[in-house]
Amino acid sequence: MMQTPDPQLQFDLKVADEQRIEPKDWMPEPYRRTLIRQISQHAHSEIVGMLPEGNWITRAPSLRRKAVLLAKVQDEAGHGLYLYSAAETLGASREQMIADLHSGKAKYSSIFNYPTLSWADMGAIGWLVDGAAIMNQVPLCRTSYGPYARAMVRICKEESFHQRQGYEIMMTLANGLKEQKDMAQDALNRWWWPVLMMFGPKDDESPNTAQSMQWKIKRFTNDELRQKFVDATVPQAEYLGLTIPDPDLKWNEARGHYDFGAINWDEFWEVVKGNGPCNRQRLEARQKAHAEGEWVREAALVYAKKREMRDER
Ligand code: BYC
Repeated sequence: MMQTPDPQLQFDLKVADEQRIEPKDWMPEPYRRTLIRQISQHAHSEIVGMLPEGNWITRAPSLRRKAVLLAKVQDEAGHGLYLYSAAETLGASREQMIADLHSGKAKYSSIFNYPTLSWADMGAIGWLVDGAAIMNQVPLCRTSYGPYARAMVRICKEESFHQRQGYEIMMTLANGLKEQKDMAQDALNRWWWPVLMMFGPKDDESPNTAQSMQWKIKRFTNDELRQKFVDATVPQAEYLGLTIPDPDLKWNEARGHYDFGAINWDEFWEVVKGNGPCNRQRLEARQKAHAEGEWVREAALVYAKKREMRDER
C-alpha cells in the first residue's frame, strides 16, 4: 500500500531545502497566519507611507524634484498592491485587511506616524527610512513563501532608487548654504531614532522572531538588521558631513561593529499603540480616501459585470 506523505514533514523538508512554499501547498495554520500578519502589515505600511511624503509633492522645490517624488509615492502604492495580492493568495480578503487598517486593529510601521516638517525630511526619509527598508527587505527576496519573495524582488529594485533620490537630496542640502545644511542636520536628528525603531523590538523582546526564523520567513533577526543598518549608515553620514545624534555611537574594534546608544522603547510602544504624533491624522486620511473612492469601486464593479455579460453573449 502506498504511504500518504506526512504534510508537515513535506513542508519541513521543503523549507529546509530552500524550496518555496506556494499557495496551493499544504502549510501549517500558524505559518499561514504569521504570513498574513506580516504581509498585510507590510502592505498597510506602504499605503500609509505615501502620506508623509505626499505632504510635500505640491511644495517640492523644483519640477525635477516634484516629478521624482511623485514617481516614488506612486511606487509605494504599487508595492502596497503587490503585497495585498500576496496576502490574498493565503486566503485573506482585501476588504477585511483594509477594514482592519481603518478600524485601527491592524498595525503598520511606526515610522509613518512622525511628521514631515521640512523639505529636508524628504531627503532623510529616502536616505534613512528607505535605507532601513532595503536592509530589511532584500533578505525577504529569499523568504520561504513564493508570492511574497517574488513581490519583494521588484519592490527592492524600486526601493534602491528611492534611497538614492533621498541621499541625493541630502547631498545637495549638506553641500549648500548653512541654512540648508542645518535643515539636513535637523532632519537627521529627528529621524535617526525612529528609524532604528523601525526594525522592531530587541530580539529578546520580539515574540515572533524565533519561529519566523525557523520557518525562514525572516532571514535575520531585528537586532542583526538594525546593526547592519547602523554600520552601513555611519560612513554615509560622515560623507555628508552630518552628525548622527547619538553620543554613544562608537566603532568597536573587537566586535567589528558600531556600538550605539539605548533606544527609547517606551516611545516605540506608544507609537505602535496608536499614540504617536500623527497616528490619528494618518488613519483619518486613509478613511477619508477610502470613503471618497467609493464611487470608483462601484463603477469598476459595474463595468466588470457589463464585460462579463458581453462575453457571455
Ligand atoms: N512598527 O515579534 P516582532 C517601508 C510589531 S514599509 C509597528 O519583532 P515580527 C516603506 C510587530 O508587528 C516598512 N509595529 O514582529 C514604505 C509585532 O506585533 P503583532 C514596513 C511593529 O513581525 C514606504 C510586535 O511589534 N516593513 O519600508 O517578527 C516608504 C512584536 O514584533 C514594528 C515591513 O513591514 C514597527 N516598526 O517583526 C518607505 C517589512 N516592529 O503583529 C519605506 C516586513 C514590530 O504580533 N516585516 N512591530 O501584533 C518585517 O520584517 C517584520 O514584520 C518586522 C517585525 C521586522 C517589522
